[in-house]
Amino acid sequence: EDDAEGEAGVATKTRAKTQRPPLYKVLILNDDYTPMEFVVHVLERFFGMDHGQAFEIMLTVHKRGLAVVGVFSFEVAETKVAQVMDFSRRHQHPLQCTMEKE
Ligand code: TYC
Repeated sequence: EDDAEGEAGVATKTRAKTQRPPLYKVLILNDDYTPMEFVVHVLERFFGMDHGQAFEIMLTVHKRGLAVVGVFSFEVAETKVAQVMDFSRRHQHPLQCTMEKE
């Protein structure tokens, strides 16, 4: 906060804009090989969705190519992406998960 004196002696205040940390969208991408049930399981396990929500988002990805599955701080988004990529690789599915600054 900063006080200044205007021409006619009028006090004005300039406030620094509140700084918020940037947020990152986590996206799941469609592919032709990952089983639908596996994607549903990933959404339940790593994004806390119930079965209905997870199924709905999975179908959106299947039909449209991708979907945002959550918005997080950089550190949390990075962890989610790493968890999904690692889990998919261990199960030998090509499912891709990426992040993008909002
Ligand atoms: N397209 C896949 C199939 O037909 C299903 C799928 C959905 C794969 C969402 C990835 O992110 C995905 N088996």
